[in-house]
Amino acid sequence: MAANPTTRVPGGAEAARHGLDAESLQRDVLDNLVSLQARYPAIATPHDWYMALSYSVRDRLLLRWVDTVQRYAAADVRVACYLSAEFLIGPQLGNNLLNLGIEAQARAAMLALGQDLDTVIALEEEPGLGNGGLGRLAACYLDSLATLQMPALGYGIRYEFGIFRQAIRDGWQVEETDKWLQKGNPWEIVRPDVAYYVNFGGHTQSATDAEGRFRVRWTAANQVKGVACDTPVPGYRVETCNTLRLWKSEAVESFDLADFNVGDYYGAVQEKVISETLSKVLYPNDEPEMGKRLRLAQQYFFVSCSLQDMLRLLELKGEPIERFADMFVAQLNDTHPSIAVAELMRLLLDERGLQWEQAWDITRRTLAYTNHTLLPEALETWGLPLFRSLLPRPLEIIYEINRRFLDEVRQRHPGDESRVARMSLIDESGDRRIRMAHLATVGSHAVNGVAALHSSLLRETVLRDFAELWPERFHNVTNGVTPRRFLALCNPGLARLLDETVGEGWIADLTRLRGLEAHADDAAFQRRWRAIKHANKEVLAQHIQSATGVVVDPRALFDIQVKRIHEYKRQHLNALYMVALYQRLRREPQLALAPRCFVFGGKAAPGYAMAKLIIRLINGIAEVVNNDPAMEGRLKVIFFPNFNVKSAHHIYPAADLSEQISTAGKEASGTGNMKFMMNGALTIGTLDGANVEIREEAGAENFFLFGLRAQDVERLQREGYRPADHVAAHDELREALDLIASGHFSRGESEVFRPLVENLMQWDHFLALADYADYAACQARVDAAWQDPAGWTRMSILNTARSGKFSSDRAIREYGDRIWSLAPIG
Ligand code: CR6
Repeated sequence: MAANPTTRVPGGAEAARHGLDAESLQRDVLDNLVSLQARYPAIATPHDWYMALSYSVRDRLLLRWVDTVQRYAAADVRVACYLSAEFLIGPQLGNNLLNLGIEAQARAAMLALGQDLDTVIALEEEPGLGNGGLGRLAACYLDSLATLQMPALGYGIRYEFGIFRQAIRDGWQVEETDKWLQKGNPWEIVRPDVAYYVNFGGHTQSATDAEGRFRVRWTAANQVKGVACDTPVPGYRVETCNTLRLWKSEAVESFDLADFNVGDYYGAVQEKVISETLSKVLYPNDEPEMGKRLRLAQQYFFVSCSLQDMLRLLELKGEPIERFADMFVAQLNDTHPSIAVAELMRLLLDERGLQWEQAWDITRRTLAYTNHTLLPEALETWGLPLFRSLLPRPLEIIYEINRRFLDEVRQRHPGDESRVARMSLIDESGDRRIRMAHLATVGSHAVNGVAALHSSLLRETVLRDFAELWPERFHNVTNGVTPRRFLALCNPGLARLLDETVGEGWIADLTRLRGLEAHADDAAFQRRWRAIKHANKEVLAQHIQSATGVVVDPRALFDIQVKRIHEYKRQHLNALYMVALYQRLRREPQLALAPRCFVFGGKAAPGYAMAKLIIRLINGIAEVVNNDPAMEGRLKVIFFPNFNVKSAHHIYPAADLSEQISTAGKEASGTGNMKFMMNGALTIGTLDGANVEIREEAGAENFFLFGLRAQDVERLQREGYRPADHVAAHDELREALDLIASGHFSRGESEVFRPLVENLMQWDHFLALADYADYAACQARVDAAWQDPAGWTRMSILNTARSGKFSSDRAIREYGDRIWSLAPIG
C-alpha cells in the first residue's frame, strides 16, 4: 500500500483510543461476525469476513461522519451539493482503508484471523451506479471535496440495479442484470426518517390564499416517497467525512387511488408500479440520452427529494428562506438534474409563497451547470406531451421562465426573431420539445465545460447565443481524477517508489510529482520504474488469462483502449490498424516490429447496434490473431469483458500506451486519459478534450499526436467528406476493409460486418478513414520509440511527473474559487 500513516493519523496509544490499531480491529471483526452475521470463524465464508471487516471500518468512520455533519450544521458556511444521476463510486473497502490510513492494521488484523486482506477486498461487489466518465467524475469529486475538507453533499439515485454486467458470447456483448445488492451493502445507512414526497401527473389549479396572494395548487395523480440512503465519504487522512445521499423510491401506502382514477383500477395500479420501480435500474446509455418516461420521472424524483432536503437543512440551521443561496450551491452534473431550475422555483413559489423575482434570484444564485457533451444527439430534450403528462406544474413554470427570458432577448435584439427561436427553452422546429441545456443555462449563475477546448467550443457553438448574452457566466474547469484511487490504491508498487522519491505528500498534492523529473534519466531509477511496470503487467496478464483464457506476454507493448464503446471514440480505427498489422506480419514474417498486446474494454449501450458490432469485430480479430501460430510472440488482441472500476484498478497501472483517439471536437474531456498518464502510460491521441492539456503538460515530445484538428473536422464535414477517396489512396486501408468484409474475422460469414464496412465507406461520420494514414504513421513512431527502452522510460517518468494538473483536487479547488465561492472548513 502506498502510504504509511501520516501525521494526521494517530499511532500507538492514540490509535488504540480511536480503534485504529490492529488489535481493536481484530476484536471488532470477530464481534461483528457474530453480532451482525450470526457466524463464527469456523463456518464463516470469505464474504462473511468481507462484511465483518467492512462493518468494522464503517464504525470507524461514523464518529468522523457525525462530527462533520455537526460542524456543517453549526457553521455559517455554504454547502456544495453535487446533483448527479450517476455516482460510479466503485468498491469502497480498499479506498476507505487507504483514506483512514489503516490498511496495514487491517492486514495484520485479518492475518491474525487467518484471512488475506487482498482476497477479502477482491470480494466486494462493485456499486456500478453510473455509465462511465460522468458518473466516475462525480465520485472523484466527492473524494476531493472530503479530502479538501469542503462542506459538500452528493445527491443522486440509489439504483437497485446498476450498469449491466457485460458478458461476451460468441464474440457478442450480452447484458446481464447487475445484482449488486444481493448480498447486502455494508456501507449504506438507510434513513427512513429522511423522506420526501414527490408529485407526478394530475392537474393544477390557481387560487388566492388567505393573504390574498395568487397561489397554484398541484393536485397530483400519483405520489412517490423518496427515502435517503447514505454512504460515508471519508477524505484522505483528514477528520472530514462527507455524505453521499442517494434516494430510493417507495410507494406511498396511504395514497388514495380511488380519488384520481375512478373506475380505472388497472390505470391506477400502473401508476403505483411506476413509484415502486422508479429507482430500480440505471439507464445504460452514455450518450445519447434516450427519451423514456421513466427516465424523466427518475430525474425529477431525485432532484425534488434533494432540493426538499436542502430546504429542510436550511430550517435546521435556523436560517430564513432568503438565505438559501448563501447556504447552498447546487452543481448540476450535465442536464440530467436540470429540472432543478423549475423545481426550486416551484418549491419557493408554491410551497414557500415567495414572489417570482425573489424566487428567481435565489434559484439563479443557487444553481450552476456543467455541460459534458457537444454531440447534438446527446443534448437532452423532452417532448411536451410527455413532459406535461408527468410534470404539469413544472411545465407551467418553464413556460413562465421562457416568457420572461425571451422578453429579455427581444429587448436586447429587437426584431431578431430567429435568435429568439434559437434561444427559446422550447424547440418549435418539429414536435415541440424542451431543451434541457437551455433551461439549465438560463437558470444558473455559472456554466462550465470540462476541458479548455470543450469550453471554448461550447461558447462558440452549442451555447453561442447564451455566451454572447452573458459572457461572464461562462467558465472552464478541466476535469480531474482522484490520485488516491487511481494511483495510491491501484498501483501500490509505484506509490511506494513515489513516496521514497518525492515524499508522501504527493497523494494530497499531486504537483509534487514534478520532483520525479530529476530522476528521469537516472539508469538505476529507470530500472526500478520498468520493474514496477512489468510487475503490474504480470498482474494484468493473470486477470486476462482468467477472464479470457488467453495467455499474454508481459514483455509485449501493452497498448490499451478502455472506455465506453462509441463510434466517436473510434475503437474501429484502432481495429483497422490491428488488421493492417496482422496483414503486414503475415506477408513479411521477418518485419522488425515490437511485439504488441492490444487490450480493449468497455460496454456498449444495449440499443446501440454499431457499437455492439465493433465489439464483435474486436473479438473476431482476437479469435483469428490469437489462434494463428505465425502471430505468436508478435501480436495479441484482447477484449477484456465487463470493464468497470474494479478491473480498471488492474488495467491503468499495466498500460504502456494509452489510446485516446476520438474525432477531434467530439470528446468533451475524457478522464481515462488522465488515469493512464498518472500511471506512466504514454498517450497516442488526437487534439481532443483534455488530450490537448495532457500534451501541454507532458511536453509535445512526450506525446504521440496525430490526426485532424477540430477545425479541420468541421471544415471537411461542411465541404463534403468522401471516405472512399481515402480508401482509394491507401492500399493497406483498402485491404484491411476488404478482409473484414470477406468474413475472415467472422468465421466466414461475410454478412456480419457488412453494416460496419458500408457505414465507413459511405458515411464515416467520425472520419476514421480520413485519420487512418496519420494514425498508422504515428503508430510506427510509437514502435520505434518502444525499441529504445531508456528513451521510453524517460517519457513514461515524465508523464507521471507532469500529471499533477489532472488531480481532481485541482478541479475542485477551481469549482470552489470560481463557481461556488466556497472555502474549506478544516
Ligand atoms: N460520456 C464526456 O463524453 C467526459 C465525461 C465527464 C462525458 C467525457 O468526455 O470526460 O462526460 N459526457 O466530464 C457525458 O456523459 C454526457 C461522458 O462521460
